[in-house]
Amino acid sequence: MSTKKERHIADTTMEPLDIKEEILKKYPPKVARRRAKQIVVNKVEEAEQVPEILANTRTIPGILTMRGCAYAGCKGVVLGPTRDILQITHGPIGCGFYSWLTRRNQTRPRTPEGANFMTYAMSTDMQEEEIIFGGEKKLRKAIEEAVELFHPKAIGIFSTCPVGLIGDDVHAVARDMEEKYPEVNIFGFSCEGYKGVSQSAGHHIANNKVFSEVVGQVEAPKEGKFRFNILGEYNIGGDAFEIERITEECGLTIHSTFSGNSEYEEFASAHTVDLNVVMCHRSINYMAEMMEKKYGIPWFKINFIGANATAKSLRKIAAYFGDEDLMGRVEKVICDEMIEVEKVRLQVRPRCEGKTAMLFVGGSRAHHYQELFAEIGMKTLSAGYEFGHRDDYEGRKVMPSITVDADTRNIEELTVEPDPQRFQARKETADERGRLSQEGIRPGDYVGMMPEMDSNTLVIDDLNHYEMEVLMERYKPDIFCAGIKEKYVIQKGGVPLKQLHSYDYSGPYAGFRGAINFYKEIDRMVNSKLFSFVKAPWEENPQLAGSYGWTR
Ligand code: CFM
Repeated sequence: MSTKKERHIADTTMEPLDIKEEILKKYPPKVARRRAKQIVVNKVEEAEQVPEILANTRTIPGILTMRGCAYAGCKGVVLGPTRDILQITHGPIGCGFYSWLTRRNQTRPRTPEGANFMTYAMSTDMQEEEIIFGGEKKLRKAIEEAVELFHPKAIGIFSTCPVGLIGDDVHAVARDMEEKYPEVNIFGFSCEGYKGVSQSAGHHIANNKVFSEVVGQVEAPKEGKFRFNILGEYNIGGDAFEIERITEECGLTIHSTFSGNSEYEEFASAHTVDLNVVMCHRSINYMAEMMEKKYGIPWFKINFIGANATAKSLRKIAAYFGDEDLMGRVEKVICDEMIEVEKVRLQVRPRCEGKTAMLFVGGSRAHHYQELFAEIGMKTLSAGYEFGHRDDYEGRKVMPSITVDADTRNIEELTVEPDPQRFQARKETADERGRLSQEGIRPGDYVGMMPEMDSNTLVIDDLNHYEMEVLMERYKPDIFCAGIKEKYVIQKGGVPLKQLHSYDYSGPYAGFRGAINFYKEIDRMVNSKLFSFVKAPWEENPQLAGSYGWTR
């Protein structure tokens, strides 16, 4: 560990290749060969070409990964933030409890009486008896109880590992119970934790089921001239509220957000819009593609993290609809909002300019938050995803070359055909496509993180704790962004850590007001003297000795 004095002097001259070699030196040769493909020195060339990275493969046993499981990706991430689909975890109690609201997803029913089941963690609480004799009976009972107590419009059943191991058929139970309660849409997810190498598999499973069982069930378009869905925004710390505020001022109507601050009926009628915009590409690109195939709704990537990114995204949405009044209104909103943003940014920037950050989050955020740091003059030295795929790193252009990945074997790829009645092509003529491309809109595309990072930065997939400590020692960043498992290790090493999953206790960070919150907080964190006073135990007693509680 570095001495106290050396800390906070970011060593941006450190060569990433040397650091990579240092990391690999400790591994056995086979492990080193694998990790060498997952640790890449970025190099951006013509036409957004970047080096290839190995991603979405199984973590090597023994490595302390930061990843979660498929169940977490399905129940916790994609469905968790929706308030009126009653969600039952079929499994032992811990799975339900630990996937319940830990990332601070918020919701706001339209009326005080509106259904909101998010405050409950519902589970079948499987015991040994169910593991041995089967848990379907208990699941039926749980559904009956749920219907009688809450009268929900829809129920989702989420499978945990033991459910798959003992062979409970949650789909058969869902079908039976739907016969008993035809007014309730009941569907099950085969999202056992082991179904994939990470949360990412759970996203795909969730997308498939919500698409096939929910989207298109209700024809209830909202009022509004310019209606669209936001896919992949989960209302962490109130982000979706801020996005709703801004888009409303612009005269845009968000029909449905998948799935921050959302409800069942909005999902069920999501096919009635003219546009899908994708915020988190990793977790929901499947839904965007399937809705395009079945209903003809185009999608493009946007980003509401960062004030400039927000302005750019609003302009793109307005340009897509191509309405002069709308475009004017969007410009006015940007102009008004930017006054306060600029005021704070200019105060903060001189104090943050030149400082350095590292971002290791699950998927999109490791990319999106680089924008916010750049706005206050901070540089990203290294970044990576826990479970992103090659397309999230290198851009969707590489998708044709990803033939088999970890999910291919486990997760159904739905065959989607155009809906004979409801398919309607939009913006399909050469003229319209040409206009969109002039506006910088790339339908169906995502540029990826690496083309937007500097060359000679270090991109690391599925970072582990050992590698994290090497990065900390060598680079000495001014701030590290990750999650709760990393937070205290980093802070005990004298560097502040911002949780980008749950936002610690804060937020929103999206949109204009979110950017202001972020600038102020990061300023406080990177300029605080507090962390330089931290003394790790090994600095006083260089040798830590552990002992068992017994002696021979
Ligand atoms: Fe998408 Fe997310 Fe993320 Fe994600 Fe997640 Fe998350 Fe995340 Mo934590 S959906 S990939 S599975 S932006 S919970 S809201 S913060 S790891 S970077």
